[in-house]
Amino acid sequence: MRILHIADLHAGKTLGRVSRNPDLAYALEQVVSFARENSPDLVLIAGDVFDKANPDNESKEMIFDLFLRFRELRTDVVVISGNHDSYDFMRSIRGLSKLANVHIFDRPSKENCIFELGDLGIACLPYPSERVLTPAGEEAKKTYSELVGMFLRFLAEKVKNFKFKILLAHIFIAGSKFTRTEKEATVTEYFAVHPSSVSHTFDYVALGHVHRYQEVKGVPTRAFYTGTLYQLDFSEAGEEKAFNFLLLEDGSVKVEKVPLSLKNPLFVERIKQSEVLKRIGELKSRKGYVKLVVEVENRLTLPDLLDRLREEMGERLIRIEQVSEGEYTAKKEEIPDFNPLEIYREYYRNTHGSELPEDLERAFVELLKRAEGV
Ligand SMILES: [Mn+2]
Repeated sequence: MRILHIADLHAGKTLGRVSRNPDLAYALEQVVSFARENSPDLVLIAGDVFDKANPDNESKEMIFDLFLRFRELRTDVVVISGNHDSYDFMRSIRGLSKLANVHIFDRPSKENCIFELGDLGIACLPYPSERVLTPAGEEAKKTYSELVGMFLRFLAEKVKNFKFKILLAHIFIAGSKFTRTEKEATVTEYFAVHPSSVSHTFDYVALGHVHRYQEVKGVPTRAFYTGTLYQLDFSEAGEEKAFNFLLLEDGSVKVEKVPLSLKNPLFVERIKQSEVLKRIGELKSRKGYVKLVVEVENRLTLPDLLDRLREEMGERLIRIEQVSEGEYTAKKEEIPDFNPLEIYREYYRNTHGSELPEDLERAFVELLKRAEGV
């Protein structure tokens, strides 16, 4: 049996004012032509189909077109919601999508969690938000990762009689390397699921959520994050992107990593103010989007220089960061590590002289998610 595993499409993502949908379309074109040549029996999409809970029309059209193209290839598609997807929106397109042989699992559910294809059972775990994992009774004392662990054991039990078993899940597994574009609050320790919660009985674990391609260590079977299909943000600058093609045979699973080429690679350049004009030609000749870190030497001439830069480079210059010499290292530490939960923990430690209690942490994370509109 041949299976494609992709994840984290983030249709509708913007960088500054620039839409990344052309980057996604470029990547999906490669995925579809690979599918045309290799005729997979099944495509797995491991969550974060859309970047926003209320996707714009262009992004919806792109995704529906993708579904229809797989339909033309007579390939079944299984989709789970990620933390960026709205459960309700995904449910609203579930019925129509089924007509194209696209099977959407919109939220974690013990009643509706298995997709069957002949000998193969796919156990599906859409992003388990705290809202849907509400513990009751005895389970009230359990942590988030314990509750997810219980769900994972339930799923393993559900598919135990299938010859082939796959877990399709949008979760953060402890120890995986993330890129900081996943939504900070959902990749902290509190949300980390212990790798041993995943049953060894699965032949393969198709994961979404973490944006860097990787095989996850510590899981007692083969588990992969295939990551985003293009560099989503500057924290992913320089990263290679890929998806997986699996061959499931009696007693063995072969995993092929299929590299993707990028329409607009992202790069970050740090340049001294006095060097900017000399390098403008070189910057313009590069393909992709740039974040420029300018080491400021003269504040008076800076505004003119920045105007000139923006004019010459147009929309390919996404961001300009100004730093004075020596300042950058400190700032660099501070900005990417901005993590509200960490800050709240520190605030609590400073004002109360003890660690943040678990129930407060849970309430804080829940509020944070509401504020972010997850
Ligand atoms: Mn994602």
